[in-house]
Amino acid sequence: MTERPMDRAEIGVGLVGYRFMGRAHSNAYRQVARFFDVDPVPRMVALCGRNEAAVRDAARRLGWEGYETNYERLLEREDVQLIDISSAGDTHCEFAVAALEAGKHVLCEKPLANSLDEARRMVEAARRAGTVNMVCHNYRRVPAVRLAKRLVKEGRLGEIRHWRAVYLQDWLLDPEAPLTWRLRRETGGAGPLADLGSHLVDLAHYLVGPIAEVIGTAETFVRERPLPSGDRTGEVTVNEAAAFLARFENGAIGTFEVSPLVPGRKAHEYFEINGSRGSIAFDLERMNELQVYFEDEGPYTGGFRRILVTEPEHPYMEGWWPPGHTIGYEHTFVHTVKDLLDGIRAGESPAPTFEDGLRCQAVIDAVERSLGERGWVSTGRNPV
Ligand code: SOE
Repeated sequence: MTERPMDRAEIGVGLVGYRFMGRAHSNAYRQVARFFDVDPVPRMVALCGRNEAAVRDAARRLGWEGYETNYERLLEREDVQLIDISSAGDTHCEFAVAALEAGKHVLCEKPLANSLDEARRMVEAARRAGTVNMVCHNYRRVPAVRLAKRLVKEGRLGEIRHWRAVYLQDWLLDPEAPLTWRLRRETGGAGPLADLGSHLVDLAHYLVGPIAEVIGTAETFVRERPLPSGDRTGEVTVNEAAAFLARFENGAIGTFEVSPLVPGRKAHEYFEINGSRGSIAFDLERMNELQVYFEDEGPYTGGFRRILVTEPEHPYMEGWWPPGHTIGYEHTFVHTVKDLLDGIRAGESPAPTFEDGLRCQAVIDAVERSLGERGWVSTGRNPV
């Protein structure tokens, strides 16, 4: 259970889902008040899942006071004011709209929705509710990514011209890797284009600005995979890998590539930004570092160099360890929850909000349309 510093208020949390993301979010609620001065302090009231034995066990292991097996029941609880949706993509819209209608604050895992229509319904519900909403795009809250944002904003790179991003993994390389919910259109939406691509689009929107138009290509290399039960195979109904070009509203141009079928790449989320006066590059597998190059350093000692982003002056780092002591993947969720709690205190939804999630969905949707039309597609000037 989270300990509450005496002088701070509490907020009851109900979390749906207890697998990869559920575990990451649980850890964040447990840790946040121990390292940051948040107010309110999260109280881990209930974990929610359908399988009673499994959710009971997960609640105990992850530090929740109790559990619920029925989502409606979770929403009825007056000791829960914040709902965290870390379940599969096809549940996001229904769960988020119901939570907002019940007057709760909502944190929703990415991608916000499985379709543009769902994302719009979620934004409308959020506007009606007036509570705080946020999409969990945790990579915005890597200290090195925050530093990149600051350098762009300060004009250290000059006019931004190029964005180049990939998110490559290898978990689908094995043709015997099971047909999970992420590989079926009805549950996984646009598949890896949304699962991995939404992270890149969110980062591009954050660091460069709105994407105006796109043109994409995509492929499914392994069309049949064993069902999780193991006794039969089923069809993969999403594109397994995708790439697209983009033009930003500010005139920059960009490339994006996502694939979970790349030998040797584990979590190779990499982006590079090139401006008229400098460049920066980030790789998630070396997440405590930011590569920078500044033209004004001149040719004699200039060149790409590495900033180790662990100084107390760097974003979020004052909460952690002395300089040089690196942080990891799980910390990005602690930072997300910290900013969410600050937002709840201020009565303002922290970015990325559901509206940002809708803008991101509009890009994914435009890429999918471009695959059918085999041409450039506008993201729609104002999807929000
Ligand atoms: C699987 O591709 C996955 O777990 C994504 O769903 C996450 O969003 C990404 O951060 C890591 O990879």
